[in-house]
Amino acid sequence: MKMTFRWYGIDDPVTLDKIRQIPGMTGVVSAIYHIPVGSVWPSEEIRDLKEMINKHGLELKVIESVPVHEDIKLGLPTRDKLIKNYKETIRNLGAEGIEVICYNFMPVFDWTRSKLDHELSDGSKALVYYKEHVDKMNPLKGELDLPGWDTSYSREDIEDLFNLYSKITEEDLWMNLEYFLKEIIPAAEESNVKMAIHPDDPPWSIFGLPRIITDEAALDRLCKLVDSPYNGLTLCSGSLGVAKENDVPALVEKFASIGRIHFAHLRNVKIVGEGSFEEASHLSKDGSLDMVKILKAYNDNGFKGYIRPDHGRMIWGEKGKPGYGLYDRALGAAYINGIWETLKAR
Ligand code: DNO
Repeated sequence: MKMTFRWYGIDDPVTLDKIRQIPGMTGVVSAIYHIPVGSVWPSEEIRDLKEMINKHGLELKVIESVPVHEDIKLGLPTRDKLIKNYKETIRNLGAEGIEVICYNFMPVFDWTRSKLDHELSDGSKALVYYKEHVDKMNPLKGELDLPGWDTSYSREDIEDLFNLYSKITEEDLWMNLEYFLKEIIPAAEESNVKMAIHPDDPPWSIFGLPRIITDEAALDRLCKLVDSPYNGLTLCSGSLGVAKENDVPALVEKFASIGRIHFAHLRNVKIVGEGSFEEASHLSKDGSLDMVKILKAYNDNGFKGYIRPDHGRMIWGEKGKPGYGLYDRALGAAYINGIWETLKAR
């Protein structure tokens, strides 16, 4: 496996110089953030980003993410032009040596939490999702405070999107995903770029919107939509692991053994009730997931792809992007490295 770290670009308070000093770091995963969703990522900008990262002794091999325009998820007539742009972006990224593109197919919202700075018993602050709070939130009234949430959406935009999605069933969403993949996977194959869908986080419907990448059956179905190694997964332990029925080590075993996991997100989460969870440190005993079992499944199945510590808590007084500070994620990387080294030495 190759250890990486998410980096949000030059405005990220966690600088490349700091990331480079974390033991075992081979590179960062990043994106070009200012390009509107749906537009082509120009080659020069990709090259500039890559060169800046390389100058700091790190690689850029994974993009997280190239977002998918809502019109594609909705299957609107405008999708063909947007898919054409997406393919061009894939080709441009491939030409610059990018190997993996992480993306998701979640309607309107990416990851959703009810609180971003919930204080845990040790004084650290963590992201939490309490079902009873989320059930009371009304995005149509602007009652949302989500990290990673695109604040450029106005209240009217959200209303329009909710109206459009009210006519879209889960099966429709599957059909629209299939249409998208049938178009883009050949471009990914030609460009030698592996597509890696991120599961829905949390893996269930929120605010009445359809969500489909939620469990083993969904991952099976996804892989079959286009039967190519270029149609693969970002296996996010924390996203899938908050649903008790998702056995994360078994999922890793199954999908790593068939070569479909291209990017691994390692995070621990503590299930605190039906449909509620708190993000934890990476340590197994702090959450509901067994990190050794998960990493063993990667190792046993010859995983050679990219991995990153996922969200960290805010510790030692650090201020920054919720989930994406330096310290706890660096501890997570060190912990993963330790487990991996031990597994390799056996
Ligand atoms: C959360 C991330 C996700 C992920 C996207 C991929 O921390 O894992 O936001 O980047 O869902 O498109």
